Amino acid sequence: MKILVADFIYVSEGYIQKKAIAFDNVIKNIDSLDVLKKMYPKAEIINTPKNSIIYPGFINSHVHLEFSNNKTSLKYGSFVPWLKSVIKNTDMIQKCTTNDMKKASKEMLKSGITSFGAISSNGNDLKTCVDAPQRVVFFNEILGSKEENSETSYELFIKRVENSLKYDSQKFKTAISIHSPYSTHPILIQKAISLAKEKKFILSAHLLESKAEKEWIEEGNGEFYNLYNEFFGIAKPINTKKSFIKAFDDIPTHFIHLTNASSDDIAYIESKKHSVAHCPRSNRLLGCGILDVCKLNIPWTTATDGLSSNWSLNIFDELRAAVMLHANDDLMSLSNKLIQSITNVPAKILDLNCGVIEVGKFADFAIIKLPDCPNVLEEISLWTILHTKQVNQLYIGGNRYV
Ligand code: MCF
Ligand code: FE
Repeated sequence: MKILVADFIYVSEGYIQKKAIAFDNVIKNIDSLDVLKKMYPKAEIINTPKNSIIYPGFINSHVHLEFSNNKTSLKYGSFVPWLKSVIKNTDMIQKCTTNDMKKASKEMLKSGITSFGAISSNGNDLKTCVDAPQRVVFFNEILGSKEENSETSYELFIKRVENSLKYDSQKFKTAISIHSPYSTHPILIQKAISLAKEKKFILSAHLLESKAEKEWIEEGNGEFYNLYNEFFGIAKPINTKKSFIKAFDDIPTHFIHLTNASSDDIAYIESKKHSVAHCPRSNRLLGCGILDVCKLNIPWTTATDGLSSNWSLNIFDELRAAVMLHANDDLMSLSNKLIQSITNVPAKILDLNCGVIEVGKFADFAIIKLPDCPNVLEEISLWTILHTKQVNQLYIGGNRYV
């Protein structure tokens, strides 16, 4: 048994003081240090520096580790040129090494990420994800727009799913990602959704990210028209917006981006109990606009996306960007929502027994240190976001990694 002591602890009700946490691999008790010492006289006491806050380990719900070797190769600024550059640089991306991916997962770890949702396009990241100290929800991605290739694509996808299932454990969970409405044939979508329902896999999909995607799946024109004709010889979209969203009706899905969803789309998505990942830096860099998260009534997470559309996987860089991007929203309230968007909200969406400091939850903690004493408890979320580059200590399942 261990007892972790800090000036502040972030719990569901907010920031509390004069308390400590007793834990082994899960949280056993939250009380004053004196009480806990009496209850567990042999426990190891772990102190933290002054002005430290214990948070539940942070969760990055959406990342692409297989793109971790991109720095200056992909074209930023506008979505379709980016997508063309991804296709052009397939060879370079496939050269992304285990070492590149390990480095990326370590960067997340140092910023306090104890769980992440990895979109696996090829399965090259399986070893990194299985060996990572973090909990991983491993989203096997399915895509392919040609009907004649759908049988082969599905067979290859199933092989990857079966392969990842071998590693399912408390720390690793197999899941499915349907890439997007513009890239995934309805036959593949139906099969993948049936599988997700049957096996109770968590499901994710990129949706309504760019204006070009919206024009293509709503009207069959715009920038995607040329891309699809040029690269794939496809003259009209394989899914309409309606048919795509409807396919997910009976399975709450973690949609990624929604930067170009209309208020009607959002209302429909809300009615079907879906959620969304907000990736502010990726959206800015790929020219996709801003998701107005403070107006949403659906659960939303903040996520980094991959190094395919970002310069770091540090979750605090992401939160700071969000603070700057949502310039008209109330600063304190936004900061509190942002902390929730990397803790309890993604934990629920990804069905992880963490994300809150509560008895029975995994002992996953990110401890950060403020440079000075906060004046009021209500401001701690903001100070944490502004001042944190790396965590001070980090625990996953009760074991220390930072
Ligand atoms: O989230 C960003 C932008 N939107 C879509 N896809 C990706 C992102 N980062 C990487 N991707 C991957 C995606 O998983 O790029 C490929 C897919 O494998 C694009 S389709 C050839
Ligand atoms: Fe993505």
